[in-house]
Amino acid sequence: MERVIGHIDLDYFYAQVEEVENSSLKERPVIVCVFSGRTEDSGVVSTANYRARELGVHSGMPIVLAKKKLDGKNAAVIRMEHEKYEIVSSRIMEDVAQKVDILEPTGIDEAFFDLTASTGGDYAKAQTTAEKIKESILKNEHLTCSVGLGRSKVVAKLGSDMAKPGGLKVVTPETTKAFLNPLSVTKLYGVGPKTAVTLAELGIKTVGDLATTDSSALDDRLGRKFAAYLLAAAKGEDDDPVRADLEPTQFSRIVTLKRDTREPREVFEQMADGIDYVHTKLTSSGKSFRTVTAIGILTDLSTKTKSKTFETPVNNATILRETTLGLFDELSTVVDRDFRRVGLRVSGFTSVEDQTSLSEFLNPVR
Ligand code: DCP
Ligand code: CA
Ligand code: CA
Repeated sequence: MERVIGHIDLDYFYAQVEEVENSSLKERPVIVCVFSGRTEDSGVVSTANYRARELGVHSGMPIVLAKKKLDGKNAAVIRMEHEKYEIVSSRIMEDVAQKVDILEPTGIDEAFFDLTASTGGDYAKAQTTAEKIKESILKNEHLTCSVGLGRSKVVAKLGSDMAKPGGLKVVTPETTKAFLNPLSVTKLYGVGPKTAVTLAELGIKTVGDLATTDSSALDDRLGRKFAAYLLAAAKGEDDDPVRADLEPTQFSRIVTLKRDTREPREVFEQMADGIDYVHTKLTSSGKSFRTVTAIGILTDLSTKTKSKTFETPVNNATILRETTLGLFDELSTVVDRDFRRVGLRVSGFTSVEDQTSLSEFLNPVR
């Protein structure tokens, strides 16, 4: 049976999240920036919306240069809030995971997925699933994404790249060759500037050129393993499987409050189910955590967080509750408005053996 692999990538992710939060931004060039703090504008652009990209701004560009390009264009310069994008990302990943056979997140805004078993290799069925995933993300998060479907990871990823922004590219097994052959080899995952030069020296410019090259010609220049991968990729035959993320690095839960408040007790009470959920996830996966993070999304939709890290790993519902309450107590004193949504995250996992007992926690040895 033919494999059905998908790749999903959210469009101009951080900037799009900012647009969702403040729809007036959609009309303007937007850059999301990491300020290093050395001087007022030192730092780089994390990403830009398409209006800003049309004016020549891109990820990694110094903020100073981006501002020059956007001068007089009514651009919005926004400070990156990683936490905020993480929260949106986790919600989307959870949603997509329910709609596919296997999900392998590969970054904050992208993942591979496998639909072979559920579709029986039928690409029309897979297309319907991909459309449902896109609709669901649009409906729930108001975000657009790009999706590629194909017989291998390389083909799926090339498909989502080509579908940007907002599209769906289905490359069936029958159309794989015609899809791949005209592409530049530089589009293939793993082909950087150096490899591209080597390939060019061998007269290889397109993926089609590569696919018809004798492997012995590549082995010497690129090493046998890499050459074998490149040849397989060029034919759409790279066979790396989609691997489920078996080792979660965090569990989190966010809830919307019944009414906006910053009163720690009230917040805590409404978080009780969320805390139980997180604790159940910990117990069932045999994980202990070192870090607890309280997350508050305020009425202006900005995100504030507070974390506590233990020296030794813990896995205990009482500790989790006490710590969460303490963190919201602290958080409520530093915010200037009420919370609309609140959440918690546990991270810094180890397996359950070497955890701190409750008594050690309550009577710490200093
Ligand atoms: N990112 C970053 N610094 C970079 C590249 C990316 O901080 N040099 C962050 C911001 C992006 C996010 O990672 O929003 C996802 O990266 P992508 O490469 O997928 O780029 P975008 O999602 O921004 O744009 P595209 O629509 O081209 O996917
Ligand atoms: Ca993206
Ligand atoms: Ca990406």
